[in-house]
Amino acid sequence: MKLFGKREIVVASEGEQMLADAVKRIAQPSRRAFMQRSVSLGGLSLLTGCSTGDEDSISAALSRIDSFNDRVQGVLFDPTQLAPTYPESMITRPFPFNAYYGEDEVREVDGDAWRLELSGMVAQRKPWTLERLRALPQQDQVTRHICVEGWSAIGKWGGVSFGHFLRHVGADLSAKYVGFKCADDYYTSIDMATALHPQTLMALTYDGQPLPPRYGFPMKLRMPTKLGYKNPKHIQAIFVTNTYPGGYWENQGYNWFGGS
Ligand SMILES: Nc1nc2c(c(=O)[nH]1)N[C@H]1C(S)=C(S)[C@@H](COP(=O)(O)O)O[C@H]1N2
Ligand SMILES: [Mo]
Repeated sequence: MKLFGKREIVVASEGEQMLADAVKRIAQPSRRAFMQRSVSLGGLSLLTGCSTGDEDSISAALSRIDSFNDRVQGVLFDPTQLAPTYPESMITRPFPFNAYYGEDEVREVDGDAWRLELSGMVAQRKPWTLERLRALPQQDQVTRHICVEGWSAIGKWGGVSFGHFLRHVGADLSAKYVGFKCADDYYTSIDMATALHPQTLMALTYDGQPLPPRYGFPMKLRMPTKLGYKNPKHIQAIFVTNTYPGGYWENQGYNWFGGS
């Protein structure tokens, strides 16, 4: 027997383990709370129509719920609604570091040799130098970064509006996805509506200084409308596509839309 929220749900121990594993796959805290409150193994089988004796079918059903959830979040996303901004006095110091490895393994990218590669549904694919990115109009934001691991912090990022950049290079704005490949082999992807959101920034600076290596030098994508894992650091390549590109954490069960 196990306590899920305030309700007691009795499940066989093997089933309980399976359910616990399945629920773990749902990373978004609000949805996880919902699933834990409302789902028992029996309920899950009613909801999904699959036999609960089969872990794969539970996983598949949860994936279907997860991709349904992506579509709902996509529809609910308001491209004009701005995330909160904060006074500089509220910046979290020191700002936390996070990656799928420790801080002693941070990638050192050579800014002079670095070229931002563009591919997919983009008219002008000439690679970008850091110098050329710095010559585009720059803007600042003081916003809150929220990580699913249970912390959040306010920081200040500066750089180029991603919507401005995408229009500048002739990206097909009717495409579904924008994907990112990073110098540390991390990868992620976002929906076009979020790519074009006015606060989505190709960040070149942190707190008024060139982005330090730990925060993603030479360039990261900063989106106050998305959870931390959707904000790729050390970006090496950007591609525009209609084929679902997934992501490093997303492919391990974190929700793809990842709104915050
Ligand atoms: N290239 C790359 N980008 C990444 C990650 C990573 O491991 N590699 N981790 C993500 C996660 S989970 C978080 S919370 C933020 C942390 O960013 P910060 O170090 O600026 O706090 O980066 C995101 N982007
Ligand atoms: Mo994170």
